[in-house]
Amino acid sequence: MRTQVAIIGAGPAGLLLGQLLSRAGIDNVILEKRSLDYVLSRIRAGVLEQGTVEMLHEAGVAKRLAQEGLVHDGFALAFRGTLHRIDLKQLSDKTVTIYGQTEVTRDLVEARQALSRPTIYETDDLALHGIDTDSPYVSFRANGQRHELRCDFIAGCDGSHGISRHSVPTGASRSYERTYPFSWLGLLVDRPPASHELVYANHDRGFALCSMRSTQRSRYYIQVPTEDRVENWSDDKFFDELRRRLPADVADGVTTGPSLEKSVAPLRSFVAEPMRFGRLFLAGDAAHIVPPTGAKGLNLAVSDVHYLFDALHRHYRDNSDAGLATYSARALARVWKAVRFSWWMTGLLHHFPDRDGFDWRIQQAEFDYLAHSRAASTALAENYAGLPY
Ligand code: RFL
Ligand code: PHB
Repeated sequence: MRTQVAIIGAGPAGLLLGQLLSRAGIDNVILEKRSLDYVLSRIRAGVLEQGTVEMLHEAGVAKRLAQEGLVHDGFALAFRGTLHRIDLKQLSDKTVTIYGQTEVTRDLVEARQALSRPTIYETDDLALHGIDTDSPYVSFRANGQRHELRCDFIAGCDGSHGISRHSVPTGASRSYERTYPFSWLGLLVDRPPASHELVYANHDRGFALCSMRSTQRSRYYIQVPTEDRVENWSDDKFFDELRRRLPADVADGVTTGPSLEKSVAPLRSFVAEPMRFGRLFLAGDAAHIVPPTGAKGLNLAVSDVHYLFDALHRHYRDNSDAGLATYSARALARVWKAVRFSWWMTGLLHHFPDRDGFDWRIQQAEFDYLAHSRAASTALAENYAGLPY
């Protein structure tokens, strides 16, 4: 088998890159470890930056997003019961769109099927070879048979547990990491959202977030200890705890119902540099992880793909490798700003079990500053809505 670009991973990064390449006439094959059903059932992100929405339009996969996405002009921060609204539209002249990652993935999968481009699901034993040569290839097992996929380039879009990053020789890569002493427990329920905009709440008992997927489906999160498990939380216990952490009027708006899904996600910041080694290019969670507090993970995967597609397109169309040479630096410049913002939002909004009164007073002062300074709120709005590409 031969292709121009071998893409590892059929998450949003891999599927979007494949879609852009296919539309530009660049041949590509996607290799995915899981089944299509599994990929389509993962519940993850919900907030799309304006730049992400524009990219999905550019890729020709935004029809349903334009009809069903909820455009939000702002969101609220709650600090011990006091609400402060961040007016994204007014402060940054941008909006965000609520549209689940599950739906983005479905739209991309359907678009790929319509173009009859190959995705091989349920691959096993995948390994990258010759990434520092001009003739790299990927070996893998599918349907009980061994295969080799020869290519010009490999795009490592295989997420935080993928193998691409680990194919870079030790010494050629450096990583930076921060773990946080808590996780998020998420719950999805077919009930109208508590509030028409997202509410991020800092409370003595821990962080809480009211989000949504549509006007009829809510997504809630509460901070829990790192080692906590879904089995420890009945739906009733979850909703009781959520309400205790929210300002009274928001808590009153929470409508309970049987959960469709509950899951625990640990919080972590991680960056591997550089994002290129030879003919391997990393994009999305394969290269970096952010805690979900700033809603940046999916959006960063999309901006990486923007730079990577541009670089590959220039290679094939203009015979120029300038974009490939600068890919890592361009992507990382944006990544680190989102890593900083996500770390800062996490610090502002969570209860840190290992911190003392001094840190608590700093959080209070930070919130007070945000509530009373347009400059501080503008900085938050500009980062939340998404920095320019
Ligand atoms: P993905 O989505 O993990 O896809 C990687 C794909 O690669 C496959 N794979 C392999 N394939 C072949 N061979 C191997 N050896 C492979 N190993 C793995 C995997 O099966 C998978 O299909 O990475 P990608 O494409 O980079 O996309 C990144 C996003 O999924 C992620 O950043 C976001 O979900 C993060 N995130 C959020 N991001 C936002 O922008 N806004 C949000 O509101 C937001 N909320 C969230 C989130 C992540 C969360 N969790 C569960 C960590 C909320 C939560 C709770
Ligand atoms: C979500 O709806 O899943 C969501 C929203 C905002 C975040 C994180 C997750 O910051």
